[in-house]
Amino acid sequence: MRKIVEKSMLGKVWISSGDYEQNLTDTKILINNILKSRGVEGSENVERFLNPSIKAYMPDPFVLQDMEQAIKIIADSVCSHEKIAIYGDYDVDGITSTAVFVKYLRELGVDVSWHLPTREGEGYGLNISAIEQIVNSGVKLLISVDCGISGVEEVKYAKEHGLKVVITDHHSPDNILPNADAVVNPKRQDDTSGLTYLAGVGVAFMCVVALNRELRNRNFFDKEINLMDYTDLVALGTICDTMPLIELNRAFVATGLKVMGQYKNLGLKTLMDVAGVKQPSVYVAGFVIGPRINAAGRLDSATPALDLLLTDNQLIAFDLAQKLDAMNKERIAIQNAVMLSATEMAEQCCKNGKCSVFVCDDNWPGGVMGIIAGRLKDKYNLPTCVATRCDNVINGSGRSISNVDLGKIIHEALALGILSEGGGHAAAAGFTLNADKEKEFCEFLENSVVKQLSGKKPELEVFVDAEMDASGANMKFLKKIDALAPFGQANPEPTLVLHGATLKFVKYKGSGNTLSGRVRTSNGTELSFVGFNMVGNAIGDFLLDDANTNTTITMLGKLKENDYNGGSQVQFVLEDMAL
Ligand SMILES: [Mn+2]
Repeated sequence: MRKIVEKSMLGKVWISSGDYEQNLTDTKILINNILKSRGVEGSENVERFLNPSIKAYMPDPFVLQDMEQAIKIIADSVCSHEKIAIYGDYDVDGITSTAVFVKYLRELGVDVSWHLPTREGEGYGLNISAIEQIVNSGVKLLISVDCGISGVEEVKYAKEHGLKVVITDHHSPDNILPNADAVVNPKRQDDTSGLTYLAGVGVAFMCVVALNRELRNRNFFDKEINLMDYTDLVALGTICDTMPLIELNRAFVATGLKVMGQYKNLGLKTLMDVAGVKQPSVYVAGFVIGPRINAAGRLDSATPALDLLLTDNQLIAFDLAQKLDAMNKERIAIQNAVMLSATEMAEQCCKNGKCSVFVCDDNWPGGVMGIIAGRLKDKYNLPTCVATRCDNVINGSGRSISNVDLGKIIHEALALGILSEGGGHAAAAGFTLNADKEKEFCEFLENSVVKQLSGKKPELEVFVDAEMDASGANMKFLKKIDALAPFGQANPEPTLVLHGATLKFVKYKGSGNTLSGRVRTSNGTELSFVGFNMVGNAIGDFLLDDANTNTTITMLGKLKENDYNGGSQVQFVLEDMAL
């Protein structure tokens, strides 16, 4: 890591991976540096990265541990016309995982049912009373998706009641695996597939691919099923579960977004229509479709969202899409109200000089805890837990910054008996405790964070992908950047630092806090820029001061295409600045 700027105008440290050839003007070197900082090296890998087809990235699905047993059991069950149940989850990954399996099994003509637990009533994962119902409905095989890896007791119960159980999941297993007939999970200790980055829906899709092959070998088909048509759902779950868009995930997303754009899934098409978007993208999947699919499970049951993804009926699709859209509006209203009071409380934590944020109140809706924790974490750059108190029990979610392992803290608190339940990973966790342990947990969290940070408040860091001369920030370079898409987790839009830009003019844009302007570059060309929310901060003050015209500045931000008077031109979206 190399520090480019120690303290920017917004008080941030600009860092880059640093171990590459410094060159401010050669675009080929610049693009290679970006790829290298993302771990893509060598002509073969670069070629594959620029053309991320599923074919190029898809391994044999049987490389996953237990896949062979899983597929034998499922295929036998399909061939002997047994009733099968899919057990999923209430978030987008869990819902799309369920949809992939149900859709496929229905196409095979299987009698398939499904269960999505409710967030408030049942909670995450397998539960005995749901399994009891499944047993009573005459199901012979239970397949879990995006959950089940920690359901040791529940799987034991299911097996005792005559169910065959196949677990498919992507969550980290505990020391003991459930005693199912097969456990497909790339995070198993003994799994050598290297596919630990898959979402629940990615694992489910691998199972369907393997099952399809097995059934073909058994001469099951009169007509083949095109599994590429399922990749829209795989892309959606992968993006919304914030999985890294690397290797096979990247291929799923690149292909899935194209399939989404062909509007083959009526429910997704209708939901996009209702939300007023046409062109699917990572952004549309993550911030337009995802929240609407999630809304149902946050407020009540996730069932309408799954129904939408599975329906072929226009009227039903429209009805469900409108329902989800309305639920999402309600979710936003609730979230905004909670955010207001949570921010006030968090403000207090920061004033007291704390290195962690813990906020809790009576009867906040549990479905928005994670979102609020994420927002507060970004706002204060501190590990943050947000929780709701109800009937003497506190339930919460936490989100952490890069140098604090929150999952570790939660596990330690669990071992000490401060928490009654808890789990998660470095960046995100969930927990439950008795209300009389609140103060103790709050102190434990703060002490643990201080220990992990060695007492030093974390600096706000920005990772820079490439440093270049501002004269190279043109349409030709932008096209080369666009070839690195789809952008998302682990493959973000490149952040560029432009050197040698001379300020020409700045003006207010619109009536908000946005500024726009132009700089002159070293070879005499001009580049327009826009800066959102800059009025009132150090950058806004600097830019709006006439005395600074003709000063040379260093700009940090993203290069984007901007439609302007019918034509398109490049525009630099300014995020930070240094002198
Ligand atoms: Mn998941």
